[in-house]
Amino acid sequence: MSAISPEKASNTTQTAPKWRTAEVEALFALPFNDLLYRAQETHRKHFDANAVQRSTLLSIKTGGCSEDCGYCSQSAHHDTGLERESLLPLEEVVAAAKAARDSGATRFCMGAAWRGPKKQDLEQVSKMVSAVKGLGLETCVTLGMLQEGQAEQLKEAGLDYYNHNLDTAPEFYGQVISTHSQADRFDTLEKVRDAGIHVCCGGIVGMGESRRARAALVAELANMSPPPESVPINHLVPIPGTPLEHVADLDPFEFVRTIACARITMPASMVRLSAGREQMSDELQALCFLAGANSIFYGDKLLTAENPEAGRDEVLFSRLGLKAM
Ligand code: SAM
Ligand code: DTB
Ligand code: SF4
Repeated sequence: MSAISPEKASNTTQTAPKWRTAEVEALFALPFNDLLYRAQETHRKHFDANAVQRSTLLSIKTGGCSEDCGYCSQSAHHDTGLERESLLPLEEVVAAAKAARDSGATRFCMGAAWRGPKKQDLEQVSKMVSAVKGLGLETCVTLGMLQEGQAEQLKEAGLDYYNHNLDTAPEFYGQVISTHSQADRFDTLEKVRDAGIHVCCGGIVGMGESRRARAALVAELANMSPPPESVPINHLVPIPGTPLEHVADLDPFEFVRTIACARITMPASMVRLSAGREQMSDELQALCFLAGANSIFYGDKLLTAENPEAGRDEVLFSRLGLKAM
């Protein structure tokens, strides 16, 4: 069994966590140029600094989710006006994956608004994973909490990554989500790791959390043993009708700092500049790449929210001399 939660890691091995929150806070507090310099140094040791992976998202089951995540358009607890859709047919998913591949994505991530998948759901999703993998794309799914044996079933279908975020610091979690806990999240992450699937785990910033909470989230991610291979850093997309609709804006440099801290503390992980790009200037996104982000979501939609059109990203890549990974 892998020891994925920091508590379990320290219980079983008695070793100190790799990163204390205060140490990550000290990184956050560096002068901006010094922080970005350190992030670039780290980034260049592990990656081609001018290559960025393009990943396309598809919502395979939309809305009506039993969970009450305060940021989410898909929770049945909030009145967001989102139209619910049942699980998409296989052909529709394959067609979307082909289109994503043809427009230059190398990774395809399928998301479902479930607390967790039922047996029949997982059979369908497994077929989708195998078909998408067969197109030569890297596969990722995010389906909520997994039961015993479900991760193995996904591994068998050819799944490369399972996305399941810690989302925010433990001290802030209860203010945003009440229907499940971070301990539940660790339980699923451990199942994913034990099945030999790569872990994709990150969070959201800009939900009104403190800098200390951002540092605690980064430390928690970096202290997983091993750290997630893939770390999506989402900027809150404020959704009308959710409790976080009117949250105060985050200083954009604070978002860049979060990316830099993730890069420094998880040097070999893919750090993904995820939700929120539609609201960002090209200059802000360039700073995120400089801070060590090396993946974006590509295509005009995230799961339900807007994302920049592919054409805007093509122009941005060309202006920055970035190449696709
Ligand atoms: N239901 C599954 C779950 O919660 O793990 C999978 C889908 S859920 C939409 C995937 C992730 O999207 C969440 O963990 C959260 O980090 C991110 N997310 C959802 N709504 C968001 C929003 N409005 N702004 C930014 N990120 C968001
Ligand atoms: C992740 O961390 N971000 C992606 C992916 N994992 C599934 C999802 C972002 C969702 C943004 C809000 C929406 O589209 O509804
Ligand atoms: Fe459901 Fe995931 Fe949205 Fe939470 S984030 S309400 S679990 S779809």
